[in-house]
Amino acid sequence: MTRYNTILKRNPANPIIGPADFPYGPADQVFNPGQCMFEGKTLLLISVKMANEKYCRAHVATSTDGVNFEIEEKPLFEVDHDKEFGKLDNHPIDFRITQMGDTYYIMRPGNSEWGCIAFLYKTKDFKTVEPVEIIALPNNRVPCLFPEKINGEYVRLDRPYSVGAPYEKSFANIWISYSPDLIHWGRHRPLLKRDEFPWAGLKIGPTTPIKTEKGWLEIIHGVQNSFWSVRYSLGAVLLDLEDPSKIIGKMNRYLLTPETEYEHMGVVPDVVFTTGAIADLDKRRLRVYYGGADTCIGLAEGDLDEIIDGCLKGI
Ligand code: BMA
Repeated sequence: MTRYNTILKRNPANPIIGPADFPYGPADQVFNPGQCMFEGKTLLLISVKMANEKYCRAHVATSTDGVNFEIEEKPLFEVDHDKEFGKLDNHPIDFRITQMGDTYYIMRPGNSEWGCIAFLYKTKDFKTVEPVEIIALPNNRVPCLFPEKINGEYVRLDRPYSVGAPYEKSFANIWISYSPDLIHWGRHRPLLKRDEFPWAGLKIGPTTPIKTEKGWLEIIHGVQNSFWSVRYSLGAVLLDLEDPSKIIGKMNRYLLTPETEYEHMGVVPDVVFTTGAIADLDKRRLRVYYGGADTCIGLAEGDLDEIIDGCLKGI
């Protein structure tokens, strides 16, 4: 069933990756992947949870056609309490990848007994990762770095919130902040409120911003109460290139919402969730690799200019 003709369209090969695609078993859940272009290929960083393990591990997968992926056997992230961030560093999911020159920064949350902490890693080869620093206090699982300095500073988007507190949801909005060195962050300012989106009354969260000629394209996820639980959808916002604290466009409709069996049915029902998107600027296309029901990965694609215009017109 489709409700209306959303700008993002599902690839006919969906779901493109599921638990059965992992060479060793028994896999139970596949989450939304980190996504970027690497050495001319599409690269996904995929979290998979084995049925007999508590936490995920994460594998690099690459593709030349963007649909068929080869999954590396050795995980890039797995829970290892002897590593730099030790016991704080559990459950690698929800990677936000930002390319700056030949360095790829990977933001990932770590669900620890101290709350959910934001770890920054970096890599140049996706074979090994180097820990940079913990760059947010709990509970903050989502810092998203802009891919270049703006007016001499690094910039990021956040969605801080307090897990479990009765007022939790009132904090689930998007903020912007600035840093001279990627380690020290400040001048935090609110940017976007969840209730600005009719399909996201409970929470919104950012993805890695994408530079376009008309502004920073920011795909967001949003969460809304539904009859039996909650529904996760995706939307789009456009930020000013010179001053990303200025919102210059915002789609009121969602770009994608759960409508297929693999989005409705899974370990967490009614979820389409992403931490990024890939813009093919020459082809004017946007590709979004998203998690379906926390059990598989789908690909949804759309016309970049239609999305940008949709933001500017506020459709
Ligand atoms: C979010 C993220 C996503 C997940 C969603 C629904 O907080 O952790 O990975 O798809 O919850 O469970």
